[in-house]
Amino acid sequence: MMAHSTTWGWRRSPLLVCSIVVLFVLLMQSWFLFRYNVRVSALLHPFDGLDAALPAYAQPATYTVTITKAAPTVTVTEAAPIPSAVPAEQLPKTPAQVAPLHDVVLSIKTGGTVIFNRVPIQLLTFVQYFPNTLVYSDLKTKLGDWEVTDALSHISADVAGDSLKHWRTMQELNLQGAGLADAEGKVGDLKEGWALDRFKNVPIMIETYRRHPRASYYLFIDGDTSMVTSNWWPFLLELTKKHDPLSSPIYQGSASNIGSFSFGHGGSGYLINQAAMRKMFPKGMVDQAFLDDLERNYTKVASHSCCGDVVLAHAMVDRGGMPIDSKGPFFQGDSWWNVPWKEDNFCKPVGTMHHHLPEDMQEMWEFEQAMLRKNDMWRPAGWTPQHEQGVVKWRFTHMPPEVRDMNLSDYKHILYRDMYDWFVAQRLPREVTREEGEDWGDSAVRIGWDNRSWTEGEFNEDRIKEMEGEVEQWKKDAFTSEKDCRLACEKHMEKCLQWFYRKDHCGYSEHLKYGRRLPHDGKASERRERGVSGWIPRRIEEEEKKWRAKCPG
Ligand SMILES: *[C@@H]1O[C@H](CO)[C@@H](O)[C@H](O)[C@H]1NC(C)=O
Ligand SMILES: *[C@@H]1O[C@H](CO)[C@@H](O)[C@H](O)[C@H]1NC(C)=O
Ligand SMILES: CC(=O)N[C@H]1CO[C@H](CO)[C@@H](O)[C@@H]1O
Repeated sequence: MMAHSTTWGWRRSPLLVCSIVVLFVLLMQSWFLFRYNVRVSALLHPFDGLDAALPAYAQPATYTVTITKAAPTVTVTEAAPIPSAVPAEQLPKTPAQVAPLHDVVLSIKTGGTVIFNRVPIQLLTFVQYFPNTLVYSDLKTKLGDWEVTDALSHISADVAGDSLKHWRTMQELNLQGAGLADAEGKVGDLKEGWALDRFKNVPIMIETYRRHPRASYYLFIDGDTSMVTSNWWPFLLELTKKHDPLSSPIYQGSASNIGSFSFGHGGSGYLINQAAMRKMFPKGMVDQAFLDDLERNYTKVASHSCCGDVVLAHAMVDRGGMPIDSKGPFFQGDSWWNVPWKEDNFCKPVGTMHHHLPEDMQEMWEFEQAMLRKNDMWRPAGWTPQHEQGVVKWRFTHMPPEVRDMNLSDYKHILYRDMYDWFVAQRLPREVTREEGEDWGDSAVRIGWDNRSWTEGEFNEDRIKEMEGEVEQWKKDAFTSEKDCRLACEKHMEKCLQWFYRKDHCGYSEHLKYGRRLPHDGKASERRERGVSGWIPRRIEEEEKKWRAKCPG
């Protein structure tokens, strides 16, 4: 009876059947949306969504290291807290301890004559934390299995003019298998290659966005930039809390000036978010005529500009009304040996470093690996083993709500202080040097060494001429001998921490810099001729105490 009446009902009421089916579909869809945490707005917005929906040309190809290749077997659950009593060097080495930044595209810019000297060490070190990395040069080549893109292959040659001469020479020599640098890394007649560099930044931005149109952040660095990757997590989480990457444009870096125009210095790296990219490319990547026009316009700007980072800043301002937002010293344009150590930066976190030789990068890597133990495999709230393996990608635009409540002031940032202790404090000469038979002096001296004092202040003949009024005798004497220069710093300038003497030059500084060896052939007299550096250990120790009081530990 029941069965009969049901059959009867189904047959006679197609509307009811339809309604049930529609209701079922809606229920399934809601469950799906809830289960996978997909926001409806994300489905409606053409830019948003997952990489799986990308057209083939935008899919990461071989030039992108997938996370399975970079960080093979680290899982969150296996990470036991490391007892602090064990000295760092005895701890087992775990690869890739920083959570991979799936949602940041790292774009490295370099040149054909230097790429082999610089970029391999980047790929071996911090790049493993950036699963979406692209390498650009001015020559199409490979680094191992990495594809390197020629940033200049599509630029408007008629607008770029004569500057492309070097580019053509390089292509030709490469075809001939002639080699672009000799065994010592010298580039001979191609040393003007840097003149090409200014054309690259805007085409690199276009190409990077074309390949990864859906990332939250795009970070652009040079081939001699080091990254302190672990500090980027708290930096980007805080930034995301304040500025939605989809709607609040960000263009940040270390601001430098040319005249009154500010730009994000390329070697320090600059950060651009999705919202800023959309302002630059309002129609995305579909309007090729627009993109060609953009490239052409800024190739023209580049042809009478000094540098590519300046050209890019012009584009950001002209096209999107986005001037550089300065975040120094997080973005650092100098190397550890040329950074002035001082109260202003000592307790601040560091994000990048620049002018690094491969050995500096290797040391930065070892330094960061050791420092990571401070945070014991820190991961953002909501991070799962699937994120660790890259099966599920961490998106700043789809952060789990509990991330917003994370107290990041507890995060143990890697500070300038840590870098100072690792790189400088141990190496700085601390023993006061006295000449034979002399009983005076407060400085520890190193000959054949340039401690970069002169970048802060210098006495020389021209400077004395420029000085107004009566000039004290000690200033006039300072650049006449090593002893007078040393005395100027030790006796006449209370805050002077260090000095540098070379014939007719006396540099002095109230900030501490380590500096580098001056190239020379070894004889003591020759080394002395190249330059002599002195530091005043007593004053430096007092300064260190002051700095440390602000961030002990
Ligand atoms: C390129 O420059 C021309 C002329 O100044 C301008 O009309 C056009 O809008 C610019 N296009 C882009 C994409 O910058
Ligand atoms: C975060 O942690 C710091 C240090 O532990 C504390 O001083 C601060 O009040 C905390 N902030 C919030 C919002 O809980
Ligand atoms: C290697 C180097 O940069 N040396 C510098 C040392 O200091 C003098 C000025 O006193 C500079 O001119 C040199 O370039």
